[in-house]
Order: sequence, then structure tokens, then C-alpha cells
Amino acid sequence: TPAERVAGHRSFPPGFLWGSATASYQVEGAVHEGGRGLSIWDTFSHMPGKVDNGDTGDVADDFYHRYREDIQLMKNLGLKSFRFSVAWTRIFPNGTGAPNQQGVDFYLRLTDALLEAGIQPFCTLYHWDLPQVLQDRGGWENHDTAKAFADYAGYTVSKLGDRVKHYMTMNELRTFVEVGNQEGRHAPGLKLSRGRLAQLTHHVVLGHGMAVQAIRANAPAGTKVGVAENPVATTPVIESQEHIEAARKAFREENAMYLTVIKEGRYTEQYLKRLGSDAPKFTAEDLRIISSPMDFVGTNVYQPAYVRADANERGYAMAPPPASYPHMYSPWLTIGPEALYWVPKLVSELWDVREIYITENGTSSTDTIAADGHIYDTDRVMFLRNYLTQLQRAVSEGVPVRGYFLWSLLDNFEWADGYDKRFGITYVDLHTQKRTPKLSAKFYAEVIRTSRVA
Ligand code: PNW
Repeated sequence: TPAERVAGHRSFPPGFLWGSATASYQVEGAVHEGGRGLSIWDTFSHMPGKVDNGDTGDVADDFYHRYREDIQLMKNLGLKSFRFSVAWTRIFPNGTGAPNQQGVDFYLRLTDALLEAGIQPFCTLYHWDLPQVLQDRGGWENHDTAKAFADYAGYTVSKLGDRVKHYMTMNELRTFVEVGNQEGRHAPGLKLSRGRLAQLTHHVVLGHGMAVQAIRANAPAGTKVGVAENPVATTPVIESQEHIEAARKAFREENAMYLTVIKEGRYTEQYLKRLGSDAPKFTAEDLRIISSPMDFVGTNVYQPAYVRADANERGYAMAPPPASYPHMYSPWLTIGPEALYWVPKLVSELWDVREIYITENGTSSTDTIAADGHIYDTDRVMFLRNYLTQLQRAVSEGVPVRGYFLWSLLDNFEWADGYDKRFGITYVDLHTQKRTPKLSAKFYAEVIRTSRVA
């Protein structure tokens, strides 16, 4: 029938991996249990004034104890895959040295339970919770941190390797580098000078590359390795040839010290020229390690960064949002569904990437419980429907996106915004820990069931 044919146009390919994502410090809680060491987020969240409402991740969603119940939620949704992160300080409480078997055991229990439920685990090795002892020695400013990270990554995959087939080294390099070490709004709360920040950034991408190699050396053949970056989501203001070309140029330049150096093995001339004497010190060997081949690229996609063509030497200019531009409950989350079309398209075209995952996409909402007990997060449903429609557009054109991870399964500790900015499709009552699926959970379950978006 015509109705079916229309619906067919909105379909995702068979085997498309529908998932959801979380991160250790945002959901686990149990910060003093199982031999866990302290991370920079334990320190930072307990510093007065750093997190809204004085919130911390001490308890969070108590996922450390309630993961079985939460896997049941995943099954109810029909989730095919679950992206979680390992807390470095559960595995190495002191960052390096002696491993902690209790920490390993937790992730073995978690991944066993996921597999038993028929859910594929995707594992992120670093979602911002750097061991505090390593920060005390300079954190990512210290070259040794890259080596410590690779050692931890190699050890962890040697333990999880028979269960986990997909690893991401790091989550959002750009966010933790810039928000944590330049703006000081995230842990460790530093405001480094331009030169020091550039050197720190170099150690971060070097740590990524060393971890890629350590994972390959310690995981079974066939293990897939990637990254979960949130590139500046350059999106053409108008979809005409000149602006599309501008967005393509902008994607490489705006992400020069993150995805571009990882994929190309060199810093762009513009980046080095712009920094002048503040440019990082590095060797040719560093660049070779940084660009160690990956099996897939994961991108977190939230807000667009509109780009227009310009006659300047870069060939493009940014078009920042006007004050009236609509955004979701988080003010930074300006709405631009086409970002979910352009990011994977540009990644695949620029670097001939054959396997792409959307490792995060989703939104905050005020999420109040209505008198009838339901949570009508129609704003989140609107957001997801529009973004997924653009993702479907990319997939239908042959852009090789293999899966999508909705951020997030549960309301959780939203970093400096504390618990007020709820990103879950499941409501969590932070006093009782009761979970209640929101309207968006029903929406997402239907997307998964039919593998299409209306
Ligand atoms: C990502 N911004 O963070 C993270 O990977 C998640 O841990 C987080 O909860 C989620 O997105 C929602 O925020 C971001 O200011 C934090 O542009 C801030 C920004 C983007 C992403």
C-alpha cells in the first residue's frame, strides 16, 4: 500500500545496531566500594560551587548495585547494544601498579549479564574519570599519563576480551580537554594557557593512539577499536555546493587537533600556524602512533555548528546561533537535526571511513511527572524524531552508519549541571532509585521494533 511504501523510505537497514549509552561516574555510584580509587571527578564534585546544587556522583543511579534491574529495562526496550564505560580507578585504584580484581569482577558480571540478555556490550575505556593520583602528577600535561592509560587499556581488554568485541579508547576528547583544562568548568578545573593546553591535547591524542595499539596487542583477533569523539558538527547553513564545501573544510580545521590528526597523522598547517610558538612539541613517531588505524569512528552528535562559505583564506566562516535560536533544556543544546546527517557524511567522505557509529545523541528535558503518573517528554520525542530522520537520510544515501546509541538510558549525573538536567529516556527518582520509562522510551522501543522512524 502507499502508506507502507512511504514508511519503507524511513527504514534503517537490517542489523542496524540500536543502543543506548552511559558512563561510569554518571551512573555507578558506590564510589568507596569494591576497592575503587578516587578520580578527578570525585575531587571536583566535592569542591564547593563546582557542580549545581552541590550534587556529586557518590550514589548517582546506584548502577553498581542495580545493573541487573537496568538490563531488564534494556530488554523491555528491545535494545541490541549497550555502551558503558570502565572506571579506570576500579581497575587501577592508583592509576598504575597493582590491579584490583574486585573492579575487574564488576565489569565481568556486567558484561556477562548483558550477553545473557542478548545485548552487545560496547566499552569506553576513558569517560573523563582520570585517577586523582595521576592528576597530582600533572594529569594529561604529563607525558607519562598517555603510557599509564595505554597500560590500563591493555590490561582491561585482556580481562574483558572474550566478552567485549568493540572498544572506544576515549569519550569526547574535545570536551574534557577544553571544558576541563581550558574553561575550568569540568574536572580538573584548570584554565591553562594556550601553549600548555596544546601540549596537553597532544598527550591526549597520543594516549588514544597508544591505547589503540595496546588494545590490539591484548585483545583477541577480530576485536574492533575506535573512539567516541564529539567533533565540532560543522553543518552547511544552506545546502548549496559552496556552503557544503565550506562545511567540509571547516570539519577538518575545527577538529584539527582531535579527529583530523588521529585520521591523517598530521596537524593541519593552519593549526600549527595559528599557534605559532604555542604549537605542541612532538615527534614523527608520535604522529605515527596517534594515527594508528582504527576499525570504526564513533561520533557523539548534539548541537550543530553552522558554517558558511567565505572569501577569507580559510574559505569558511562560522555562523554562531543568534540569541533567539531555539535550544533544549540545556542552553548549549541548540537544535539542528541535520547535524546527524552531516557529521557521519563528512567523516566517511573525508577519510573514507567504512564503519561509523553514532556513539551518543539525545537531550535533556525538565521531565516532570504528570498527575496521571506519566512523564510526557514530548520535547525529547520531537528532538529524537527529527534527528533520527536525518540519520535515516544519511543511511539511505549509503553513509556507512552501523548503529546509534541514545544518550541516555537513565537520568544521571550531568557533570557540572548535576542532576537537574535529565537526559534519560527512563526517569530516575533520586531518593528512591525508582525507574519509570518516559514517553520517549516508548517512542524509542517502537523505532527499534520497526527499525524505522515515522
Ligand atoms: C556529552 N557541550 O557531554 C558526554 O559524553 C556525556 O557524558 C554527557 O552526559 C552528554 O554529552 C550530555 O551532555 C557533553 O557543552 C557535555 O557542548 C557538554 C557539551 C557537549 C557534550
